[in-house]
Amino acid sequence: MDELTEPLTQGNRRALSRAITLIESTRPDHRARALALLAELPQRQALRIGLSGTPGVGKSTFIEAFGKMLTAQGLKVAVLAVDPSSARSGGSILGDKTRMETLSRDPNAFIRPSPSRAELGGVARRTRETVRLCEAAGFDVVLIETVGVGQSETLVAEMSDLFILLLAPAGGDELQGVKRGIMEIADIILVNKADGDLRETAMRTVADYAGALRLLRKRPYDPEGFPKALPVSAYTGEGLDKAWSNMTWLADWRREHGHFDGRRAEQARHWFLAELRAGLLARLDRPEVRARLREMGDAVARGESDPDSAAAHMLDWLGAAECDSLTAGRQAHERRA
Ligand SMILES: Nc1nc2c(ncn2[C@@H]2O[C@H](COP(=O)(O)OP(=O)(O)OP(=O)(O)O)[C@@H](O)[C@H]2O)c(=O)[nH]1
Ligand SMILES: [Mg+2]
Repeated sequence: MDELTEPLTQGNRRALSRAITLIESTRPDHRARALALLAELPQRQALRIGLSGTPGVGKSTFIEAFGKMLTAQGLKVAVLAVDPSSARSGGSILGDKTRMETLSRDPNAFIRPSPSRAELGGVARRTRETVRLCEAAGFDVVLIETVGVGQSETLVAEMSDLFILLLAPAGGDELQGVKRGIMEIADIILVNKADGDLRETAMRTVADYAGALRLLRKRPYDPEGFPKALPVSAYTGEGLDKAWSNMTWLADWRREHGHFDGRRAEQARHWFLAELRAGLLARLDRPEVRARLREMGDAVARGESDPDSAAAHMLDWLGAAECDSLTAGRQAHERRA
């Protein structure tokens, strides 16, 4: 058994941090150890909540207030971030720390920022595995935050039980700005900043989005009335309890109707294939392989070989050349089985 396994399953935070560092490492021996560790962890279930919103919508402020509300109820909350943009400055990470100051000092909360300058695929794997670590460490709720750009929302939705879209109060024409694809993966839309001067606009925005949600095709894993839009204020805390009761109600409904485990099973299948695809692509990205690819590509360009047989030959060659590097993964798989 790995020395981290026992303290980790007892909820030791240092062990959790060290385990996360281990799975973030790209060193092959670390990778082998990480896979073995993940394979021997107990299967516990937290509620995985994905949270997305554009910069400035109030994600950090919301997580601080919402997280504190949950820890006050005795729940253990982990906060992870998926942030693939290298454009993100050190300044805003510092800003996050001050915005989540109380939560980060809360013994029932654990906050782990996204590793910087990692590519999206790597961040996805790291976050997925970190979720598993947090579950094994006994967290009840895992919040996965992502800034609303590009593909990161879909990635987060695919590792969450519930997907929450945080929006700002806005006029009717800005409603169009939210991409349909994002609306389609949301379970609950929260219109933040429903306080002070913005309150009235926020209420109108909620009604606008409620209308837009009703027009979407019904998904088999939605009960009557979902997806829905609700107002919240991360500042005043208004609406946070209602947002939470809607989340737990929806999760319970899905559990009772087999959709909770069903969706997780589909997600596991999806990630298996995604990881496989990424692994196959990574095999092409090695010096000796790149050299070989160049040679073959030249031969194809000169007309000495045709594209299809060259590709088939290359696949054969890769299969023979790479067999032994798979041992780590196979061993971990067998240990689990
Ligand atoms: N009025 C009002 N302002 C809020 C509320 N929540 C956040 N804000 C303000 O909105 C601004 C952005 O808040 P953040 O929590 O940093 O937003 P964010 O989504 O984390 O932003 P990024 O980390 O840059 O993506 C700050 O000035 C907050 O004080 C709210 O409920 N009401
Ligand atoms: Mg933030």
